[in-house]
Amino acid sequence: MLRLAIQKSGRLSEDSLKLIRECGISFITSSLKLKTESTNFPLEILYLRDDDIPGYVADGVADIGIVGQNVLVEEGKQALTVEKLGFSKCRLSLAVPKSDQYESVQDLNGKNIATSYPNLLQAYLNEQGVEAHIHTISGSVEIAPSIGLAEAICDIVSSGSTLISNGLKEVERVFKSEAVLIANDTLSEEKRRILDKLLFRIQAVQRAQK
Ligand code: PRT
Ligand code: ZN
Repeated sequence: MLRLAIQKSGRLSEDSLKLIRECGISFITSSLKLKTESTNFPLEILYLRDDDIPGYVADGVADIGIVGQNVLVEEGKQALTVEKLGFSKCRLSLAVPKSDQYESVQDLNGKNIATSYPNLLQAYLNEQGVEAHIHTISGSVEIAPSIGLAEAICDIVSSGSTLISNGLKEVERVFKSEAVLIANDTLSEEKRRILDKLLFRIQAVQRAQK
C-alpha cells in the first residue's frame, strides 16, 4: 500500500482529489477524516497542511505527496519532485505601493520586505545583487506596507486582484509555481511498482487533457 499526502483543505485539495479520481482510483472522503483507503487501488490518502507535506514525504511518513513548488523549494526539498501536475499555477512576486516610483529591483536596496517565503526571496535578491531586510510573517502579507511594517512585499499572486485591492503593484516575478507530485527517495520495490502504475495513469490523464 502506497501512502499519498494531499492538502486537507485549501487551493490544492480539490484538484488533487480530482486527479486521483480521474486515474480511476475510488475512495470515500469525509471532511472529518484524516485518512482514507482506496477501494480499488493500493493507495491510502492522508490529509495534511500543505507546509507539512514535503517534510512528511522526506521522512517517509508518507511515500508520495502533492504540493506547490513554492512550498517545496522554500523548504529546500525540490529533489523529491517526480512529475509536474499542471494545476494550482501561480507566481511569487514582489510588489510595492501603487503610487511608488519604481524603476528596477535595485530600488529595493536597504528596504524592508515582508514575505512568507524568506528563502526563495533571499535567493532571488542574491542573484540580483540586492541587499534588503526580509521580515518573515506567516500570513496577511499584503497589508504589511499599509501598516508600516515594510516598504515592499513578496507574495503569491494568481489573478493579481488581491494586490490591486490592497493598493499594490506587481514589480518583479521571483518564482513560477505549479502543483507537483513528490516521492520519498528510498521507496521499497513494491511501493515503487505502485508509484509507477499511478504515474502511468497520471500521464494518461494529462495526455487526454491536451
Ligand atoms: O492550510 P494550509 O497550510 O494547508 O494552506 P495554505 O493557506 O498555506 O495554502 P493555500 O490553500 O492558500 O494554497 C496552497 C497552494 O496553492 C500554494 O502553496 C500555491 O502553490 C497555490 N496557489 C495558487 C496559491 C494561489 N494560487 C493564490 N492565489 N496560493 C495562495 N494564493 C493566495 C495568495 O497568498 C494571495 O493571498 O491568494 C492571494 C492572491 O490571489 P489573487 O488571485 O488575488 O492574485
Ligand atoms: Zn500552508
